[in-house]
Amino acid sequence: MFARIPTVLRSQEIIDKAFSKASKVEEPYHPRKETRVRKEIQDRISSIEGTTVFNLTKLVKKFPSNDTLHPFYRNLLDMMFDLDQYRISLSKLDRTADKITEFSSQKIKQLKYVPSVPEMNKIMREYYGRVASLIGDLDSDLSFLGRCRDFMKQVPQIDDQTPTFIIAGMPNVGKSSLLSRITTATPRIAPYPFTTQSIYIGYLDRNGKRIQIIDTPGILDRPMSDRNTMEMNAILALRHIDSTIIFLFDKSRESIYDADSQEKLFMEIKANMKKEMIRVQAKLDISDKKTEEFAISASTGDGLDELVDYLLTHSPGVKYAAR
Ligand SMILES: Nc1nc2c(ncn2[C@@H]2O[C@H](COP(=O)(O)OP(=O)(O)O)[C@@H](O)[C@H]2O)c(=O)[nH]1
Ligand SMILES: [Mg+2]
Repeated sequence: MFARIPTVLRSQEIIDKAFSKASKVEEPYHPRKETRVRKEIQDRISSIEGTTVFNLTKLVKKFPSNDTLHPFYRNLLDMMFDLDQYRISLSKLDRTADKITEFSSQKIKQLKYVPSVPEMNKIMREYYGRVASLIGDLDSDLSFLGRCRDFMKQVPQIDDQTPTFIIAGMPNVGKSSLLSRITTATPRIAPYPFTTQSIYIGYLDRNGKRIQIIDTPGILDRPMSDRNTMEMNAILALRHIDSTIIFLFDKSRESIYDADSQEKLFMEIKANMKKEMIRVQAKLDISDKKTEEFAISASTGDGLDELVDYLLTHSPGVKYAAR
């Protein structure tokens, strides 16, 4: 998606690129000077049209349109940049490309009917001036889209075709340990907007089935009342990921948080995320008793098979079409 969009050029860069390419267009010797100049200007106009229209339409094609954006990304984009502006900027690029195409054929046609070289040069100057001003008018849109792209490129790519589980629970309860125990290789790490921490995405493959498990340090591990609005919104954006939450409780002898505060966080996350929750007791090896249906130890491996079997057979559905 956004990762595939190349750096967005600013107006002046597009103009420079187009004009400098056009300046290399030269018509070879021709017995009549007028014919040569006319042909050369026509070719330069075509060259500028080609470069600018290609650049603009490429952007319009590469930026996902409002309705093809996955709700998770749409939500983040709207929160950070405003979706209306996004739509408007993209359609301005599109319209400008059309205007350049139209203006180019108009000028190429005009050239056929002017007899003298000075008149031809006048048409060429008009053309250059108008194209520069059309592209110049896009500068704030290009800069805006460039910022959207730079930001969205940073947002973790969550595979919406793979059933997804998000791990939650107080700090130190064993979330990272669980992820590294049950998912293959090293998880993908991606920064998450508005938080200082990254999120970790791991994959679990078994019997031809694949699930995706996300660990969100700093995100789903603290009471909501500790959050500022931005952080809160970042959390709520996660709601748009079709997923089930694996909530870890640490009831071990070494647990930092008491059972009540863990229950409270559980209820808060349930209320805010509005997702199915799976309760899992962690650190069974150092706990006095088993209190949850699922109880695991990332240290000894106890209970992991049962949990994994359950995840594989109770995966949330995949609703969105392939991107
Ligand atoms: N004894 C024991 N220690 C564990 C277990 N799982 C995690 N830990 C330890 O608990 C601490 C916090 O674990 P971590 O996975 O980083 O927790 P997180 O903050 O929720 O991601 C680390 O020192 C782990 O080694 C477990 O099943 N048994
Ligand atoms: Mg962790």
